[in-house]
Amino acid sequence: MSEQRLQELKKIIEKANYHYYGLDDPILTDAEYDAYMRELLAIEKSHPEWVTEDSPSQRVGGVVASQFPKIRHPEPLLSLDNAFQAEDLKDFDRRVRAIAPDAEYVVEFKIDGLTVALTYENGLLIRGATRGDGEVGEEITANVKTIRAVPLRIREDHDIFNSSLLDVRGEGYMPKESFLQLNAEREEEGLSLFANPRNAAAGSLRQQDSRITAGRKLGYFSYQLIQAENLGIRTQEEVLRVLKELGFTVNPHYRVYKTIDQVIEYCGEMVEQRHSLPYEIDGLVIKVNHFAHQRELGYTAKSPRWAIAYKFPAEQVETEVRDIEINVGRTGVLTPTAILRDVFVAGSTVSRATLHNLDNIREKDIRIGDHVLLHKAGDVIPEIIKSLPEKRNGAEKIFEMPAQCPSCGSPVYRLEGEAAHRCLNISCPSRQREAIIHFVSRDAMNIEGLGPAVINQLLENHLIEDAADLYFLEYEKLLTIERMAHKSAQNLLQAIEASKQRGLAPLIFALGIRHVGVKVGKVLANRYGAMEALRNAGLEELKEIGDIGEIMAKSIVSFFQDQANLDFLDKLSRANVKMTAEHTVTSQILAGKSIVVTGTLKTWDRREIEELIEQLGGKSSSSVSKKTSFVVYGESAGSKLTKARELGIPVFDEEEFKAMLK
Ligand code: 0OW
Repeated sequence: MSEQRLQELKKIIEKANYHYYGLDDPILTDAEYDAYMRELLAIEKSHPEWVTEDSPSQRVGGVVASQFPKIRHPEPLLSLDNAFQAEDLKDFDRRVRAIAPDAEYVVEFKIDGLTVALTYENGLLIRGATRGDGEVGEEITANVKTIRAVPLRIREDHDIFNSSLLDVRGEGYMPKESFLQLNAEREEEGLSLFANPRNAAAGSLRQQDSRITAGRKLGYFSYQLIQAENLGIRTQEEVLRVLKELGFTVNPHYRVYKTIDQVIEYCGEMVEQRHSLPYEIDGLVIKVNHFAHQRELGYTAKSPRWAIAYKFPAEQVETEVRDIEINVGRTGVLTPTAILRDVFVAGSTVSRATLHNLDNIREKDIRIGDHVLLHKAGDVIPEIIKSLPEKRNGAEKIFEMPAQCPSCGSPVYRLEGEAAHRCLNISCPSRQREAIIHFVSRDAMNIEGLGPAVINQLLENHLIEDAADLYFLEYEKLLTIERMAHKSAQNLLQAIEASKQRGLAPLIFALGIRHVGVKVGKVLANRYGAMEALRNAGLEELKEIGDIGEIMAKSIVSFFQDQANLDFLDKLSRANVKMTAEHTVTSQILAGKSIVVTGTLKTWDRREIEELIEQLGGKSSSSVSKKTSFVVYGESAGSKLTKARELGIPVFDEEEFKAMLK
């Protein structure tokens, strides 16, 4: 725990960030990165006086802004004129060449995020701001620091380094994968969904609580250096190269072209290729490369004459609604899905689109047989924009929600104030099946080879009733289902066996407790360390945990009060499915403590409390001595409590001990 070790760790972690984000060439695995980060956080926790502005620990967030101060940009942030087709680009080129006949162009991806302006003083990031109206933006420094692609300190080995103030501009964005995961979590927690990655990025960067921003996995591509000319830089191409040398992430797909025809060809290529990118772009930005030419061309009132944005055509296609199917999810929600005439849109063939709920169907007046306009929300989620009534022939059918659940026949309810229709029968076959599909899914127990088709077969052949039965499957029985050859049966059993070690966080998520998503599963695993402890968590206690509100706390408590769920957990426990957390810093809260328990406790039996102490890093002993850190006592505690008091050893009753585990 030395200051010198802390400096070493800062260099290791920032170098890893630069390689991961600047060069797209990671030099540490996530596990190594996290281990170094934990070590750094532990040193800074015991030596707060050693914490510096540019420490990676400043990235985990924790500042809660009431609202964002306004900040005037040193130079206005410009907007761009738009071009929608080749002819517009030729017009742009004619205007440019009338002033600068031998201009050349830099073509950059137009990242579909939001502009973030960064200010560095003597190499240190001192401010991050949104675009605002171009003149005055909002100061969001704490949130910007959580973006690992934004350097907290510019690389010191660059001669530009000592210039006192540097202003960099770029685009903050949310990768498609993070967008999908965020929406899946929000759906799980009953929150509204973001329409696209840009809105999600904007929402994340304008979060009051920067810890939430930190969890959103945002990226950043820089493209402008305000003081470039004063630093002897002559072209936009050089700006991009210097930004990268300084440690900024620069989008690597930029091109330098001499003619507008080359630019037009590149734009054409990217119309299709963009769908394979891990982030969204809504076009390309074409800039005259030489600053001398940019100066000659100058500006209109709001945008440069030396740059233009080529916008991709909106990907809207027409198709037909062949039918509307109902899927009964594991929480019983009936989700209507439109079965479409196959259509190619935004990089893939689409044959279905969720209709979310009846309100949405009514709002857009979508009928079975309708012609509809379809696009991909956020370039990823097929969504019907509207129906085309003018194309109706009168044969279209109005959709009605069924009165009985299509899977089990139970009555369908629409609860007060809810948009969703539900089947409330917990043994509904469709709910059972969806619960198993969820249990084995990637972010849950992640059992390879157990797709919906195999799960259906296992259910139809009565080899399982619920997910816990998977752990009691026998090889011979597996062979009885069709297309299950010897090898795949063996692989499947191995995958099921391996899933026992996933740990507490994924298991909590796998249980499918309503409103509890991946993130809250991790929070609960960290907080309680073992399923036993979570099972006994009280409502008030749960509500005190960040991220957990009243509804979620009630959902968790009622889950563990349901005997069917407790039986399910027992089955998992008998199968030796691991129910403790991966040891992380917070769950080692009893590290190094030697604890004696005496008397009878209400919450745990002796075996459980000793197991819990072990999991939280402590050691339980049966006799009180000078080495004892403290004693936990319950009803009718005897001589050990007396001896502890005589030796002046701290003693805690059950409630005090629980409070210690917070
Ligand atoms: N979104 C982008 C992007 C880019 C600025 C600087 C001079 C004129 C516009 O990826 N690669 N390059 C620029 O250059 N701007 C971009 O985004 C801007 C922010 C606001 C309007 C454009 O989206």
